[in-house]
Amino acid sequence: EPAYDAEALRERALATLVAARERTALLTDCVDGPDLTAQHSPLMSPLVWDLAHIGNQEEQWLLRAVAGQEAIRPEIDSLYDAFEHPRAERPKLPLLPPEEARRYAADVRGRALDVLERTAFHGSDLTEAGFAFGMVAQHEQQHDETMLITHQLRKGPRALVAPDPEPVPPYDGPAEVLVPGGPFTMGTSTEPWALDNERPAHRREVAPFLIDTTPVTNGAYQAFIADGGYQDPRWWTPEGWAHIQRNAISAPLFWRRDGGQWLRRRFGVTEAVPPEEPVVHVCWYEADAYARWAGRRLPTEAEWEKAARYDPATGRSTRYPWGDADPGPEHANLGQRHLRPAPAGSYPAGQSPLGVRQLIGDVWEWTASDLAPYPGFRAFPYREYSEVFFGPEYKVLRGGSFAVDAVACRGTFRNWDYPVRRQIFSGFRTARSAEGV
Ligand code: AVJ
Ligand code: FE
Repeated sequence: EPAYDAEALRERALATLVAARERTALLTDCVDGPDLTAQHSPLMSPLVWDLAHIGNQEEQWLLRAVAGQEAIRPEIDSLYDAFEHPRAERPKLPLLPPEEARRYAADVRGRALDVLERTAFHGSDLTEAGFAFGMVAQHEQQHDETMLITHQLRKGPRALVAPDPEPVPPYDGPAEVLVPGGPFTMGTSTEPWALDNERPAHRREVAPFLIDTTPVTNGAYQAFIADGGYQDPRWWTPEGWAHIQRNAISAPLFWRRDGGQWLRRRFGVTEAVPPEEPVVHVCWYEADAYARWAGRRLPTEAEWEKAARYDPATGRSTRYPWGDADPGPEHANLGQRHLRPAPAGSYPAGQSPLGVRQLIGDVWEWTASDLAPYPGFRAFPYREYSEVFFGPEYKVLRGGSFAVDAVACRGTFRNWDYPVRRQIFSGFRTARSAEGV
């Protein structure tokens, strides 16, 4: 007997595919053709590449792998293979022009919805619990976040609008909480649409530690800058120090000093840096240096997940900090409802049993850990989702940003990037060991 409700998952698959396509349309209809085909940064693809890549992945997994159909346009597969062409080269490829890319993605979608209707959610690894449909919806949402990063890098006037998060009174709870030592369950073997790197569930021993109740704010980060943090090699790893020297980095990406204050550009609008907001657009080296300056360190990935999922009352690991319920707007800042993180201390309904806030949503949180497989890892359904990235070059980020959709966000979800990356919606919180506390 399956441990899930197949009909509920079928409805969820349909709803999340539709929601992902609405977001893709929002991100690609708000600018004109030249803006879609231009490369706004060598770090990013032209938006029109993401658009057709979304359709091409959906074709490969839902139409070909699940339904056994022939390729619609076999000649375009290689154009949209992320491993064949690095991002910097993509604008020179003979990409489908915007209208053709839209038509292709819509054509694939029409057929994919037919496949969804006729596919049993039992019987094969790929379709069990509707996995392939959930994977494709997550893939589109991941590229929607990537396209939002492209929007942030794009020069020119504002193209996107969204209401700001609700203002909240300044957070005056404890600055850190103690997470007790001992084993906890990390990862999952039961979450139907969890990706391969989140599996399997396994016991992990974690020593007692203290972790920040909120992400590090712009105000706190400004104190690090004002204290000469970027000029003092004591706080930096040798690689981090070399990196900020070579690239003349002295503040988060998109920040600019104007007389006595810090300004930043956000989606085409310049504003004063809000002190109560979690800092975003910092690289791993910056997060690591700040933590050392503060007499602390980044949490390991296991520590982060224990803080997010461990319920001391039951000893169980929950799906999210607030329990097992899917994320609602009261729990977390997800899904591009807002175009910025919410002030530190927001979403009390989303806090963990130990009182840690904003673990999910707002900003991706750098951890101390390299991306590595869990014991018993099995690459599924393709090695290039996770396995080829395992190793010391990539640092793990947890929790998801304001730009992540709920379908691509869980207490177990793992993201990763190079330690120099900061165009992503990356922030952090700090921790310290609690031996003897
Ligand atoms: C897991 C977010 C690092 O965006 O490069 C998208 C997700 N994999 N297409 C990325 C992904 C293939 C991936 N990250
Ligand atoms: Fe992709």
